[in-house]
Amino acid sequence: MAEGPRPKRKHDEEEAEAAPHDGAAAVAPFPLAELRLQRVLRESARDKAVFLHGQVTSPSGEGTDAVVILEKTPFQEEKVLDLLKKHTKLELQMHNDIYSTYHLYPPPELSEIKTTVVYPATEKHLQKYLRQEVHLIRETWEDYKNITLPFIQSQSFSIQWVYNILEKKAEADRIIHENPDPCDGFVLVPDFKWNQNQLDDLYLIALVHRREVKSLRDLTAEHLPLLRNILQEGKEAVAKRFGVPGSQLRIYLHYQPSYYHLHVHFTALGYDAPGSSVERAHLLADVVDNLAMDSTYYQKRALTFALRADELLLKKFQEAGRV
Ligand code: GTA
Repeated sequence: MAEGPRPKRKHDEEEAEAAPHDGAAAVAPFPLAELRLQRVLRESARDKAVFLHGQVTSPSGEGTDAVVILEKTPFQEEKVLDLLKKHTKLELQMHNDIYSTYHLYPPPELSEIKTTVVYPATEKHLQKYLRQEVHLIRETWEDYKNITLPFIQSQSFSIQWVYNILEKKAEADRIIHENPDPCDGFVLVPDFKWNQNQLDDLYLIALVHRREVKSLRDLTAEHLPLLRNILQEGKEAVAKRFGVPGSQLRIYLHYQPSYYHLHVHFTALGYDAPGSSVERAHLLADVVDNLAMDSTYYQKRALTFALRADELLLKKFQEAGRV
């Protein structure tokens, strides 16, 4: 299990050596230079990220879809001095009185671009990252049973990656904390979206060991010991490993999630993480309180969430006359 007060650096020897255990080393590097760009799915000036749809040509000449996300990473305080000293060029852009702006060109080791690859990507992945209009749905329990549940049972993203983590077939060296109890236990790992180089955008996920809990909708008072373990042990593990106190963590579930295996997001309170808005995030502490008050709280109340314009689930709600 990972120990120590600060996040592990990407180039840690420890991580390089441990790579074979997380399955990553068994996979050939993605042929980024050979990617044929199909279109830009989305671009965000605020997040300094671009989401690309590309194709990789197989030896048989067939194109296989991939999603590539390029994202500029936050500054690391301890590297700022290096940036000032080791920059390769400083080019004046404009000067006016006491004000001036420059183009600063850092050396390669200080200009990392976090690159996330989904390959092969399904049509659903392409849709997920495509910029689209969104619509709010207010889902009653009946809507859930009649529309949402049949839909997620018939088609949702594969959760193989979750099972790989739980079974230590992938990311085993990245585990921050584990409670191995098959009923009330969970695994806490750094999220896909966090490169662990700085704490500003800290992001971890707790994946529960039990496999039958799909989402918030399945939770009852029976799950309180599990949820309390995640809240308590998760906070303690983050404080111990990264030095971030529980009071500076946003700990929440998504409804709807993308992956229907119960998991809890841990993000730095100061970080405006994607999916932390009111129409999607449910604070774990509130979920615990709601279930303690009423075991069937999430089988009674309506829940609001946003769906993208061309999502099939939105179409199902429209067909049922619920939008
Ligand atoms: N450790 O293999 C994995 C892995 N996968 C496949 C997903 N996650 C993983 N973590 C590890 N290993 O936080 C993480 C995801 C996410 C969580 C699932 O599991 O990073 P969810 O089921 O509630 O689904 O959570 P969610 O939040 O929709 O998933 P996701 O993929 O993060 O999408 C959120 C939205 O954020 C996307 O629609 C995308 O548009 C947006 N986004 C913005 N920036 C990024 C970025 N840099 N990378 C990915 N998505 C981004």
